[in-house]
Amino acid sequence: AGKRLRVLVDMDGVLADFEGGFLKKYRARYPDEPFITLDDRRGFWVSLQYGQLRSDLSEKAISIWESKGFFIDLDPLPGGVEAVKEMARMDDTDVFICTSPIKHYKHCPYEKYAWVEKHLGCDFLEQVILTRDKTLIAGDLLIDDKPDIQGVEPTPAWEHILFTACHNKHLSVSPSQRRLLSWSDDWRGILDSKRK
Ligand code: DGP
Repeated sequence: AGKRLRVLVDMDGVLADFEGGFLKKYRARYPDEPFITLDDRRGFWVSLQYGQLRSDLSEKAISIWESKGFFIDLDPLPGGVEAVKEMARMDDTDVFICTSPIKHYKHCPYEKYAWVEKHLGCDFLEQVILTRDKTLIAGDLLIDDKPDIQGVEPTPAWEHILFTACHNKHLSVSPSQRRLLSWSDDWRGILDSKRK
């Protein structure tokens, strides 16, 4: 007994289906251009892999997530909203949504708040942290689909739990790196392992 547990949960690729939303809108806008199926996705940066497919496709990919309506229209990933709500109801547990907005700020930050309000309720807006540097944010756990989370703080307070996504599922990560395969996986056990 004692200390409260602080859990940081990423948004894109963990709570919101960025990859699925991207592919659907990319194919609708560029029906005659080649695309990468979710099964063939490799690497965190979508624009990088599209640029490797054909150099002009990088900017076409970027145009999708810079468009109005992209972030608010993302579907929730299965079980994520329910898991975060359950975490927030647990004793001695604080949950924050920790997400990096894109630098094209016209729509993204607004729509991220709107998404949280829509799917988690307006009380949850208190829990939103927008930052481009997650190493600065202190927490016990960071559940995030990005394999390498870096910033100015060399020794972040959190343990990074890699949330499995289409782009990272083939990655062999270090034995010390724990994964959450989906929200059906044992996230409660991971939280309990950090309680003191
Ligand atoms: P986060 O998941 O919080 O680390 O935020 C990363 C954001 O970057 C998220 O909205 C997904 C987005 N993203 C994915 N691929 C690319 C890319 O190739 N370029 C840029 N600028 N953003 C990308």
